[in-house]
Amino acid sequence: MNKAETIERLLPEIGSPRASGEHFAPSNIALCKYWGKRDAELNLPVNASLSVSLATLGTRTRVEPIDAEQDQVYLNGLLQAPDSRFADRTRRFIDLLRVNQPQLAFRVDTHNNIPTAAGLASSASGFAALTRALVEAFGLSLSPTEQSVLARLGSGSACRSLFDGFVEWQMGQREDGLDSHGVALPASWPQLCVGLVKVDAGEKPVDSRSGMQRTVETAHLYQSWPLQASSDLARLHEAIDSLDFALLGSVAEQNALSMHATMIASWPPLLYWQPQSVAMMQKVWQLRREGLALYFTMDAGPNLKLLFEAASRDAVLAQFPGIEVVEPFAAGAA
Ligand code: 2P0
Repeated sequence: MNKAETIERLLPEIGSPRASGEHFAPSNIALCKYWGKRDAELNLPVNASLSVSLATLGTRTRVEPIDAEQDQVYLNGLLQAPDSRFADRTRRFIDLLRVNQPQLAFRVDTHNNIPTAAGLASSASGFAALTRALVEAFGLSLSPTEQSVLARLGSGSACRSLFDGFVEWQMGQREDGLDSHGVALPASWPQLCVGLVKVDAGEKPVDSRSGMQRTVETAHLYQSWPLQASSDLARLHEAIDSLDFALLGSVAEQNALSMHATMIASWPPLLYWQPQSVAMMQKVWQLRREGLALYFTMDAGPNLKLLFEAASRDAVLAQFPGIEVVEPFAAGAA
């Protein structure tokens, strides 16, 4: 099954864009990671994952139909070259909705408010915001769940950015992926803090898409990943239900390290860490030995995301001065 066939099932009729559309979507950090696809075309995952959305940190996107030969794609105010990776991915996503009207062109303005220095990827919030903006512009009646399915076709992790708070991406069973989407958990954790530690904000040498594929194809260790992820997911639900921070932090940290173990066991090896990443991990472990309830998670890059509760905020900031701290559930955050 390809993306066009999925779109036909999701949206049997797509009219002309009626107006412009503008929306925000939050970035998200996975506590149980998405790593590996069972269908690369549709971004269907091997395992379910669970994330927390970063409230007001994310992407705002505006789309507007224009009278032009081709799309004009802006990122943070700068016109992107048509052959750039960003413009190409944006255009190919919009193509899904203009199958019957290929002459349609859009101006797309994308603004990320994630501090560049935090080194956070923005494809999740980017495709979620673009989905919402396009749904408005085309006047489509799609539920948040259906929008999550659509966003997933742009980037897997984007399906979690359609929702605030804790979100589970249910992997689904169907071949067309209509049951593979984010589901918001009815839970809140007002004390939860995420600290963004920058090691290197530069572009990563191997993107997630190729990294996942390499791991699935070459790492024998990957065979154990689905089992690890499913056990971690169950334990995260338990932690969230009982507000057990030590359980949440330890499961998230072990899950991230297990994912990195499968990457390192790939061939050629995939090591996203830099010496400074390891130094930061050791610092977290030392602080934990000294009694601080501090854990980390990491994605396909060298940066750490610290997990702690509000009571530890001052102690964490004293050890990691200048880091950006996000409170996903703070009053007014989402
Ligand atoms: C996650 N990552 O769960 C994992 C952890 C990176 C490491 O989702 O190919 O950019 O577009 O579906 O969504 C990054 O992968 O990959 C990611 P595609 P995506 O957050």
